[in-house]
Amino acid sequence: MSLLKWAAVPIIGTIGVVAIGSFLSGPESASRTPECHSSYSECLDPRASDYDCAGGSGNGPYYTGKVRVYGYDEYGLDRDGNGWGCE
Ligand SMILES: [Ca+2]
Repeated sequence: MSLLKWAAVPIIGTIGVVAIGSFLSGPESASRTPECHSSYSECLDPRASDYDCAGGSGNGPYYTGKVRVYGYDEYGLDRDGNGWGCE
């Protein structure tokens, strides 16, 4: 009986560590939205509803200066399509 009891300790310990580890990292951390939008050289928040050019006539709610645009121009910053937004 005492042998069984000692054998159970490391197993329970391992389960505890795994449970705490998954709690700390969380399942959502792996699929969390990236901090910066992949289409722009400046760090634009990908969760933002819209970005406009600083100093321009856009209504925001977020603004950026001159920025390199890669691929899909979600915020419509590169109107002439030459790869530079807010020129
Ligand atoms: Ca442009």
